[in-house]
Amino acid sequence: QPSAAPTAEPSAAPAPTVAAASATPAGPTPTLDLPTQAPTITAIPAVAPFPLEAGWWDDAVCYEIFVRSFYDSNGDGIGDLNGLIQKLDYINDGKPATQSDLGATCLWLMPIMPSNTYHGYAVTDFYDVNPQFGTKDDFKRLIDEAHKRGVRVLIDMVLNHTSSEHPWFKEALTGPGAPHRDWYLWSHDEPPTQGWHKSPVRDEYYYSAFDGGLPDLNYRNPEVTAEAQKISAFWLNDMGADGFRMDAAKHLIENGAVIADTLETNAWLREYRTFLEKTAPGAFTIGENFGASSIGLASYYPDQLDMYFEFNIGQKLIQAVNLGDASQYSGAVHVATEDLPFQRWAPFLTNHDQNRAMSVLGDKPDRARLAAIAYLTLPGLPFVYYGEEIGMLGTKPDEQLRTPMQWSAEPGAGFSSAAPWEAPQPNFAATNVAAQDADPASLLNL
Ligand SMILES: [Ca+2]
Ligand SMILES: [Ca+2]
Ligand SMILES: [Ca+2]
Repeated sequence: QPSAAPTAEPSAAPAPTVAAASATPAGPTPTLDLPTQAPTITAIPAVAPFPLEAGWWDDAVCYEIFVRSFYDSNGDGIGDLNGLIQKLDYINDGKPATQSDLGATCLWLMPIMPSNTYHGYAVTDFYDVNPQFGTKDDFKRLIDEAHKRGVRVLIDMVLNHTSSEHPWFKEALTGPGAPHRDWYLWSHDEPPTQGWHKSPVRDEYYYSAFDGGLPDLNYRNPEVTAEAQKISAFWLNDMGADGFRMDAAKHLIENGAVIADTLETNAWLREYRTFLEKTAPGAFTIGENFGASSIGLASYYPDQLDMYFEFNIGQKLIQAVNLGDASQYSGAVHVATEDLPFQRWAPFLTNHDQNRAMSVLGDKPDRARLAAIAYLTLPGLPFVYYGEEIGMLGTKPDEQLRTPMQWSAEPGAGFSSAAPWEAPQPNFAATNVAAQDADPASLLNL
């Protein structure tokens, strides 16, 4: 029941340096090398809570990449890992003295595992790389090349569900007795609550928090938890990833009609964190708790994931820039710094699920500059969605939020020598990396 959700005590007042930094977002870049304040401990955690120690996340900027749309190295119209490797110097050339690169020191790759969907969030094999993107060796080479440049690589870890095309689910659909039957959630009668889908083969229903193509895994089954841990260890220890963006973290375990933010999910993430600490010390995790403001994140501190996306601040910032009124934005920053453990939240403008910032800002570069300066100077680990740095446009449907990177005015926007899997935005001839590189006043050169 919602009323049973844990309520964390608000943490102690933030360090004064944080308040000062957020009060002057347009001023000089504040030092991010701040001491880490141990979060306030609630009575809820059953294990010893951890402080987020000082680390690379203190002065990093992370760049979110949709591999399918970043750069195509082999002329099939689909972005790939070798293409990303070829463009790493654009993100970070490994030379701190040069300013021609973005200088990001962290990447978040949207799902790279085999999938029957273009976006990759329907995983069909958790132990491989999508062949459209390359091979496991390509991924390892990406990790090597990124590390050479001082760049960490986080990958999307989609544990709440699998694809409906995953062999586990196809086998589970056949009925009771199937080895993976209890890896998913079933009901003979149609439950009155949302999220239940009719089986295509039997007179019964399965649960999915999203759509029928993404059946939820059953994390009340210890076998599923063990598998999730095995998958995570594989990507950290065998493949060399530095950590995970935890997809749909709030949806992991349902409790009756309560489908998000349950005590069971908190407990699961706590155990997961403990597992990672033992298996791959130093692995970094950041939770997608969609739409969460500080109140929605309260139950996840202090002992679960390292960091969480703060969805509210970016939305309020874009609104503030459009309205010329920062009161709601500064209020949101104030609440976050008061309520959330210090430096444990990540500000961003928009991600791959939201209309692109420049579109919401009315295609006005001055507004984009102001928004960028404001959120890139907040505490925490800021995330930039690929293309945001040149003001790429895009409004829903989702495919339009994820169009090919606009590298140049050449056909295919310099993204591919072939026809891109999805057409670039119509403005690519005017808005692209090459043009903005050559213009000292461009958004890219901010
Ligand atoms: Ca390709
Ligand atoms: Ca550089
Ligand atoms: Ca779930």
